[in-house]
Amino acid sequence: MERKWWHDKVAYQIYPKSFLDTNGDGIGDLRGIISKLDYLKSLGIDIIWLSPIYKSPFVDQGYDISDYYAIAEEFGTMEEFDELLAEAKKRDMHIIMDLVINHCSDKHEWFQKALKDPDGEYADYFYFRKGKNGNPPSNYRSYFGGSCWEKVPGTDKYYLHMFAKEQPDLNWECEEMRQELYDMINWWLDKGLSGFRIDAIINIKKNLDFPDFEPDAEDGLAACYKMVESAEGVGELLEELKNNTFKKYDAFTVGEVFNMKPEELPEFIGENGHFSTIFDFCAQCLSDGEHGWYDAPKIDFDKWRKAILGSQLETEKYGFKANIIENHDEPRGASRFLPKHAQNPAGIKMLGTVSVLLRGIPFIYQGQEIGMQNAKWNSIDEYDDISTKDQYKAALAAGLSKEQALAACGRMSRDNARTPMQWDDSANAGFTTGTPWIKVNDNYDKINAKSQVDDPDSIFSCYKKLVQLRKDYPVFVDGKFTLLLEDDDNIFAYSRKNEEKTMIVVCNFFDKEIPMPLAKECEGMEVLISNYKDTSDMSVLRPYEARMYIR
Ligand code: TEU
Ligand code: CA
Repeated sequence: MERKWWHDKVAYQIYPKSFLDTNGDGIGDLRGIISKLDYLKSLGIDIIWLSPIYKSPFVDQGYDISDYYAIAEEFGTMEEFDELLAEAKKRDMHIIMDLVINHCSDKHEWFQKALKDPDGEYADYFYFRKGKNGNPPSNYRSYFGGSCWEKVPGTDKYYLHMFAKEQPDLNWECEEMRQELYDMINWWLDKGLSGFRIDAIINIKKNLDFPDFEPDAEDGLAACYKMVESAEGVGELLEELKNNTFKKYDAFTVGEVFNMKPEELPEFIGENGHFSTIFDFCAQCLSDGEHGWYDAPKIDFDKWRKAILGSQLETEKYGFKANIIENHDEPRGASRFLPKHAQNPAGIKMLGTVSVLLRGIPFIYQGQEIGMQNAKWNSIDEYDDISTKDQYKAALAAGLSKEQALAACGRMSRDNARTPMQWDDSANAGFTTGTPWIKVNDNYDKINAKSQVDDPDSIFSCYKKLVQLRKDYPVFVDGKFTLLLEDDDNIFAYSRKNEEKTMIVVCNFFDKEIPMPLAKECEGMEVLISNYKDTSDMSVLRPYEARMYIR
């Protein structure tokens, strides 16, 4: 595969609302991001992905955009954004933005115009459809609960929304609409943006028959992704999008793609694929509940390891995926993927080691580099997230007690990742001098950036080292992946190998000391990473010990 400028890069996701507040309103802002560029540079970050910073009513935390050309005033001004771009550039860092083009906000002027004139040209920017026998056009449940169809006031029509009713879906069959989006994308790229993370993009292609599906829960509705999975031809739309925008700028694009047909992987990420890369959600999908968070299975170590194996082998045939442990839609990885006994600094370094050295482009989510964990939620009122509130309701409707429903949200809530970044041990973790928009995790006195940046044994320093290794040794970029000790139930071990180097990662995920299982293979190799200070006896692997060898 032809080498691209982004193949050897490491990315970092910022959730602006929770990153750093500099004016005391309790909301993170662009000034906060600018002031932490050196922090990110010291971690070795090359690409920064900003979750949405556009003007928005924040029904879904900015994923409901009311003006694609404006910065949300909560976050700052366009001048500050330009300053951020320039400051990043000075440090040889790239900024990519979130591109939310499956839907917009109901406050966007297109939708406002469509409501005013439901037979006019802007109605065609959306899906306005007549109902069936007094019911909505089809029985889809939106991703955030309830019907996907909402009445267009004063008409016999409904409009489609796969997410909240305040997030009407844009009609990608409408050429004028598509052209408006391309112009907007190019306007941002002209400013000097390096690319985009592309939101919920598989949803843009609908099955225009909008067929009903077999109901899958008591509400009589069927999950709307079933309609998406029955639609054909998303590839043509994605090619047109790419050719009119990203391609002309050699932009880096990372797609958020669920429900893809597996055989389409080469079309998505192969040479000349629709995107530079797509996220690897193979680990996250292991806890997809049949009905939601309340029946989400716990992560099983062996299934997790095998899922990563399968994904690595499949992906290296065609291109690169973007590897994550967590993001703003997921609980914290340290709380999710590590057994209880390993939810400590050594265990968290082990998880980072396994993930960052995989083949692919690592995306580190804010706070992951200091080992942030899920918060303790005492009541449903402490949450802000629209999806959490819906999942809580769904759990109650399924017959769970309030305590059980709260516990399910505690494990899975997106707000676990959205608590403020823990900068230091001062009030509110140094995130704000005001009242934070969402609660700060109680553990900020123990887990915070300030106590870690200068400590060579900290989780932060471990991440920094992992990132640096990827830059020092091309084997981490192009080396072939092989799972080792496939039949061992306690060990996650793999090798990466290219013509020059071989490296081996070996991690003991369990709480028993064992003889070093790859002693022979690692003989004569140099240890470059170890999460234990005392390295005098390498003949054993201690509980949650992780080492990386190279030759
Ligand atoms: O997420 C898309 C998506 O599929 C989510 O519905 C995901 O399944 C959900 O977050 C789990 O609770 C993207 C964004 O990442 C998310 O933050 C937005 O809410 C969503 O799109 C709508 O824009
Ligand atoms: Ca602020």
